[in-house]
Amino acid sequence: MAELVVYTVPGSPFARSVLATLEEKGAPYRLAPVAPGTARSPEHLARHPFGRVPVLQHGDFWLYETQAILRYLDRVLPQPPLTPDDAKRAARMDQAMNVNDWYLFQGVGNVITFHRIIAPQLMGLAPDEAAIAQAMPKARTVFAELARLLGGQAFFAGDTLSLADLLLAPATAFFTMTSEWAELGVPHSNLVAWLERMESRPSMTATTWERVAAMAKAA
Ligand SMILES: N[C@@H](CCC(=O)N[C@@H](CS)C(=O)NCC(=O)O)C(=O)O
Repeated sequence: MAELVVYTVPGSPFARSVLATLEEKGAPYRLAPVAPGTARSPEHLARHPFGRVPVLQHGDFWLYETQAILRYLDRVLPQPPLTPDDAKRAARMDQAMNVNDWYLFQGVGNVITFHRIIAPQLMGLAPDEAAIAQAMPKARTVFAELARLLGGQAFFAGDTLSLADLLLAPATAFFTMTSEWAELGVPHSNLVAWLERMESRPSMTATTWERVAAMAKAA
């Protein structure tokens, strides 16, 4: 099997989903660091024309878009399977993954976590409180819906881990670093318990921001 290489900046929740999936599969991989602020450099745009991370390189096969990468990894590394066989469970997995990309990230994560964490910590900017306040109604809907979809199950697609958990856990964990989590997440005890279960998995402890930063430094 050709080497699996993940291009990313440390701290990216989408990239953490890819890294955690590789960890769940027990697959060796190499982290290729993208320096913060260089995602729109000609060098990175040649890998990802929209200037984002992560990007996967598998031999001469290059792939961007996290969902595509996760599904590809689940096909080329079939054990343990991370997509349910059952059609309804698989549909719930797909649904939760799309909630992540369309509603949790767009207009919620890319506003609240950006202004609370990335802008102040990495760019030295004050948080845009008006933008955060404007994102809160949609954020409340998103976390309430995630809690409803999860219900009393251990994982989003039922009683076994799936790609949905590996996509959603890094994005949700990012929110716990914001003061808004107290209102958005904490009231949903099932979501909090699920996140605790996810964060205690070796795949998640191996891919924290600090651990990925250390991998990037050593690369
Ligand atoms: N739809 C993309 C989203 C990837 C994405 O937005 N990644 C963020 C980091 S978590 C990024 O690259 N941000 C850099 C930027 O917007 O300049 C995917 O699923 O991979």
